[in-house]
Amino acid sequence: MGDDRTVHLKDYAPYPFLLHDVFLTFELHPENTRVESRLQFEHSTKDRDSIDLYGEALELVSVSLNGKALAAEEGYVIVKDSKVVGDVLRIKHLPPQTFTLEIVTKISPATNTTCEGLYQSSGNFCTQCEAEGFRRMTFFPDRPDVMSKYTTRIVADKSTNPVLLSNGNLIAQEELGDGKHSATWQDPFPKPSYLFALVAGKLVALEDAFTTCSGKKVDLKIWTTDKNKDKVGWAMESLKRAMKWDEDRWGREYDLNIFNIVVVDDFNMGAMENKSLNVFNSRLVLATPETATDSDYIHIQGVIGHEYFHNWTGNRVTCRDWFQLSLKEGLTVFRDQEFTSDLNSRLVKRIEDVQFLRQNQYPEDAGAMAHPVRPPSYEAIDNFYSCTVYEKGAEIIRMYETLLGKEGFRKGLDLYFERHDGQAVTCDDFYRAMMDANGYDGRNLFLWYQQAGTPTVELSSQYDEDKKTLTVRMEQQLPATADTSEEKQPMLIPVALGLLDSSGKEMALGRMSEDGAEAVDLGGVTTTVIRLMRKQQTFVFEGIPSRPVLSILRGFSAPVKIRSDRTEQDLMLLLSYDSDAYNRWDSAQTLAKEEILKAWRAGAGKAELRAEFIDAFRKVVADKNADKHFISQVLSFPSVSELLEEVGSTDPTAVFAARNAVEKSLAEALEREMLEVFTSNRSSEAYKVDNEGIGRRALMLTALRFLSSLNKPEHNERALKAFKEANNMTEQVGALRCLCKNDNELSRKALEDFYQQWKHDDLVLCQWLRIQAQMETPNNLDKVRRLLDHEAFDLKNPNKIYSLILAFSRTYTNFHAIDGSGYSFITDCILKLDKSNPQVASACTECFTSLRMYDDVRQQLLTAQLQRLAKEENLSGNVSEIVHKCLK
Ligand code: 0A1
Ligand code: ZN
Repeated sequence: MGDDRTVHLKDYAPYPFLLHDVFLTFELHPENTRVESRLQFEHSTKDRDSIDLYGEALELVSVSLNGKALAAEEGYVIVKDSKVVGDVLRIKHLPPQTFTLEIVTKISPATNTTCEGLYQSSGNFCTQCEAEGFRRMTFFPDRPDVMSKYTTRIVADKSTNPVLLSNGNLIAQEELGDGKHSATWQDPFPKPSYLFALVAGKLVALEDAFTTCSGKKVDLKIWTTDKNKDKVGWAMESLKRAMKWDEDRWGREYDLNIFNIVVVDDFNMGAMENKSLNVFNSRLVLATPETATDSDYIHIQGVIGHEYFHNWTGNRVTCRDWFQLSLKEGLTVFRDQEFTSDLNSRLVKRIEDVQFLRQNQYPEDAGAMAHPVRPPSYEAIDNFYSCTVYEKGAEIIRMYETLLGKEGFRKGLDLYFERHDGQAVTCDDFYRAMMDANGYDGRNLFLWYQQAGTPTVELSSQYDEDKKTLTVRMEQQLPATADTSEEKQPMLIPVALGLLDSSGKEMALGRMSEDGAEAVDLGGVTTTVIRLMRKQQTFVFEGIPSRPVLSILRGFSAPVKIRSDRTEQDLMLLLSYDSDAYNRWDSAQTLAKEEILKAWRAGAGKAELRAEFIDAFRKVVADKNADKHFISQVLSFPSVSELLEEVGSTDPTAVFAARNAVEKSLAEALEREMLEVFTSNRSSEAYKVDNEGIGRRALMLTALRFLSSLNKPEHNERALKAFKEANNMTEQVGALRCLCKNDNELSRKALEDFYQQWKHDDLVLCQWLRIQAQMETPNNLDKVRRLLDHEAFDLKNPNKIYSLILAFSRTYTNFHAIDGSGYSFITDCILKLDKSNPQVASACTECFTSLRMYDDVRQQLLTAQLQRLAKEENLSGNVSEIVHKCLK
């Protein structure tokens, strides 16, 4: 390995200059775009006579200082700095006070395949600057603590680029000779370069307006290519609801008179919050009942909200450096979770979020790329747009709210905006605002930002019949993680606790004392938040009339694992009666986990289920009063990755098989009930995105999934019928997924019909690719290989790559095939992708990071492929960071 690319938080130093104003001129041309930038600087310390600007993949045309052209070597040099991505342009002999730099560069958007900087998608120009894409257009102090006012002039051919957009307000337009025109945009709010955006091309807009709480009219436009203009209605509705919700819930008003969203097909991530010019991956905007599923609809609403909410949490108050990424992302995910909860079903959303965290973030914490929510170092910042920074970061924010209460949290957030509007700040600043606004001592809460790993809380309880006291003992364990060998400190963990009596009724908590401290009167409440902050603590509750069952971690009050001494009967009681939906669901998860692990230990192809287990689930399935969506969540078992964490280093395909076996045995035992649920929840009503419809479809498809696991002709026919009769994509693709549990005539024919019906729609084709990539039938790799050459696939389109290649890397039977074919296939793909799009390549490399979870043979096979990658010359920084951390 060459130079050490690792960047450390402890090395942060403020930028020694202020950049007040930025004037940019883009003369757009597919292969030959000219970028002229005029930068007005001021020294903020007096000791510098040179300035460093960053650039990547640029052709430098000229540099001038205060109007005088500089000569290479004499006036400037290009140098390398191992900590900086790209090149450093060092300009020498600076005058002492203010100075103006003018830099001209040339770039080629048409051949830029990275989807970073300025590139083309479907023939239109667009930009992606977060985190370090701006430097792909011009040399610049491309770091988030440099905030400036931008004026952007775009010059382009009018026939191919009738629409020209950038941040802020349109201040001038000109017709030029030679069929060219120009538009000049000015953004009055100082911002870092990562929030810059430019879009040009043939686009049409759906227009609407929103009047803010102070009576300001905001013009809203969602721009797409002509063929998609009828698919943006839901996104527009979502935007207006997000704007209203941010005012109502947090008192945050929009600050300009214009808000644009642009839809592009080629985009590495979901969407981007550029100031007043959000750019979205088309899969997170376009929706009609025929082409988008329920989960797409809810996801679109949430991400439209997310990007909009960034205007305050991210743009008005931004990050000082990229180590603070969770400052904006954790907080904004928390905000979008709350938005979705307020608009739809809060209980369903909370369970979905916990499921997502356990399935994706817990493995990250346990794997080779483990990092704290605020990492102390990184090699490639792109690799830290992670579930840890986003989702675990959101859980930290939720813990503030749990500890401070809703009102206290709001006070803290108000103070944060009051103090830091217009600044680039840190997670410590957020913490201080929260504490100061509440006079609260949250010692050890901040450690959540600094320590990786999922804590386990071990909890045991003792009931004293004579004294009527309940003693609860808790101990926190912080696991070792791959990022550090340092000893970990106990953290502040809010554990929300409730008690049920033997008939399932809530009990009042009475008085509580802690390790001999004076008792506090809980005033008859039924849930209390215990602050666990030492390694071990004991809490005593007085006046408890009978032996209670403990409902622990209500609402998932902290991102931890719980080990408790509760019995199976206790869990069944909780599943039936707990007033806390999360705990009902979680009890079922624990019961299912035990049953799957039992089947795994037995190693048989068929799981022998205990009668109590079957009865517990029968009750759930038959419950006519429960929320249907909730029932379907109770019926989805813990993921294989969660199960693997329980048992460690083992054959993942065996765990997967055990999980399937339990599903199948349960389907056998409850076939009649599942059939009843399936039949009674079929409906030909017009599609509507509401809780009732979403719940009905989810439950109907869950029942069909169980029935399909039996692979009986009559159930396969049922799935086929549901597939054919579907009047919406949720049911069509849901039924197709069930059919494709088995590789047979029916599923092959259905896949072909689906393709013929949807071959004109790239987003629906992503579903088609994904279903096939994820088939767990033997030798499916051959099919995936063939699909790489199919006209539906496109190796340049991130969505297609994720749907086929990344989706395959998340399967069991074929990715983990014992002959190593799945691993070497993914490696071939990574090597190819890394040359065109390193971000997408590194996303596909993530499947290696859990290698220590698997058995020795698979660890060896994976290691061999990692070594193959490590040997490759010119591997991108993104992929190389993951490879080397896996091999460590
Ligand atoms: N800030 C965006 C996520 C994002 C990050 C990086 C990107 O390109 C490399 C694109 C988008 C968000 O949180 O939505
Ligand atoms: Zn975000």
